[in-house]
Amino acid sequence: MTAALTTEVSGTQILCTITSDVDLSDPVFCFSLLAPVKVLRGGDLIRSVGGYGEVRLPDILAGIAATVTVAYADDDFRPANRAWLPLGPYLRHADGIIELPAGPAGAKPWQPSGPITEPDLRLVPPPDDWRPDGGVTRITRVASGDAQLAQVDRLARRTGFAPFLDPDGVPVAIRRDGSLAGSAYQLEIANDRVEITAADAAGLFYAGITLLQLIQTYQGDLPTGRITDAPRFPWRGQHLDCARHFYQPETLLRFLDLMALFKLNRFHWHFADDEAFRLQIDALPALWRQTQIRGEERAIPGVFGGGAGDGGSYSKAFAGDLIARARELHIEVMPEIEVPAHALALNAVIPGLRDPDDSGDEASVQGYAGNTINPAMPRTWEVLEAIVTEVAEIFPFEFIHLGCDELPAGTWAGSPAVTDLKAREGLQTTDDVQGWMMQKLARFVVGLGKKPAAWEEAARGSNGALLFSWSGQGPGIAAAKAGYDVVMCPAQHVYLDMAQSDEPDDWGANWAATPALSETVAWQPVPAELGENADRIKGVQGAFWSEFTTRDDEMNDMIWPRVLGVASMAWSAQASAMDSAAIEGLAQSLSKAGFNRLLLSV
Ligand code: TNX
Repeated sequence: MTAALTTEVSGTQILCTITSDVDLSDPVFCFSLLAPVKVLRGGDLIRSVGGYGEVRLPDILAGIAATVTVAYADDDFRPANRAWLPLGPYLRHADGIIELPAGPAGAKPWQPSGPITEPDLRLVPPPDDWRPDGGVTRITRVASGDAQLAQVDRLARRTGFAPFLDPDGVPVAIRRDGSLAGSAYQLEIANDRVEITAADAAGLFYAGITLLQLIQTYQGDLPTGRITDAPRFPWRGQHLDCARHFYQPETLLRFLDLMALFKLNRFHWHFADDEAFRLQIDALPALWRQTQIRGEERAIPGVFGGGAGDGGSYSKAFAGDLIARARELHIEVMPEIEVPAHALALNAVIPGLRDPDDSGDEASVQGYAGNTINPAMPRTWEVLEAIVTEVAEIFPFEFIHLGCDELPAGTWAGSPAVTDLKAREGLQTTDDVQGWMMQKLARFVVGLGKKPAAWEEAARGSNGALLFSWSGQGPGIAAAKAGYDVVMCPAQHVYLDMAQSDEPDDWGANWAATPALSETVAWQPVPAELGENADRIKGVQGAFWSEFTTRDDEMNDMIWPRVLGVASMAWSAQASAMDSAAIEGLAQSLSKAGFNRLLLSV
């Protein structure tokens, strides 16, 4: 018994043609778009949850095509590319479920889009200073007993590059120099000899990473000379949304390896959102057990490619393994708990987090009703404190991210309990209430010996959090001037879930931009207008949101090669000056050396 779906786009309309090799009675076409659906012809919308829709169709006869025309409910949205077509489609019918194999998913592999220049040095991120002396030396492996170089060797073996260490390799002399900054290093490549100077373990590790990359990109014939290098920012992050799509634990370990190869050092682990809460919390077993699989008859239906049933959750044991691996790679893992919005999954399985008398009907950007929790409910605080306490025990890193993005306008305006809270606490607006809530939660985090972090919207209150400027750089600039520390992650440049072009055959979101590789370096992390607040900018971070990821390996061609831009901006002050031919030249030399395959399973 098989069924098939084909789609054709005409303007805003998506014509879906469904065929089956058997008769199907009472068929319901279930699928997700990126935002709420409407039906124009051929069926009736009987259920809608965010972008997920169920459309009742007339009975289907074997071999006879059924057609239904759908569109985005919001007329401003039109299918921009293949990612905007039905995700996770299946048919429910009188006798069960049939999956409808979806069209080809994922972006096309990257190709240089214009002229490329051969870089001064085939190394990403580019170093502070490179003084070639004109020579070339043969190095394929090095000999060293150093523990940091041993970590680089493990990384090289795991990622499928040749072994890095070998007792018969070129000897590495290591010098410690306490006058160098943390993470800084010097690397001298001479005939038959390598010398590394660093003040700390991170500096030695990064020198080893540089050497490993050069061995690969020059295929063993390295230019001789001296590299002097140090990171521009202490925060060099990459985020991954593991809530909208469950990535296999093995994939996350590979993700850390990829980060380390480009000297990124903060993994922002987004495991909770509207669609799932994927971390084991012992105090709340229903939370991760009942939201981990979404789809048919689950707490959350097949939103965003969930199909009839897909997902998983991360155990504490795995979180421990991830943190341990990250530590070897000089990466810290920052967990994110998403409140007060993006909390549909919490509400789906934990009663008492909303005011039962709330008359509001506000919906989130993704089209969800009821995706916020209410700070005037006592149960809200019991649950949040339980989650934060366990998260603080699991993660050694000092920062806990509390979310705080995209609260729907008018949230709590219809809640009598919040009206009382406002009167008690002297609060006027929805923003004031969110500000009060984030301040209280931030204090709880500080009480556990941790520091709060949050998305840019948390600047509308007073909480001392490290803020992530995502909708652009303006909110980060304003927050820095108001005394917040800021990490820049402007969607227009470093949201790697954005499509890379406007082509209909591409794949990805487009609400911020469609940044090609060159755009990932065409910006200034520390804009001049910051003036004396420049040192509030602690770093740069890329994000990868997973609304339309249906299989782990689909992220590969979204992330590659644009992660090179993220890493370059985070490490190197010279990156903003790179032109398109220069960054494309670097991407080309790394792709040729096999770095483009890093995230694909071996
Ligand atoms: C905005 S960025 C969101 C996410 C979406 C993303 C898609 C941010 C803090 N919130 O919930 O996944 O856009 O690009």
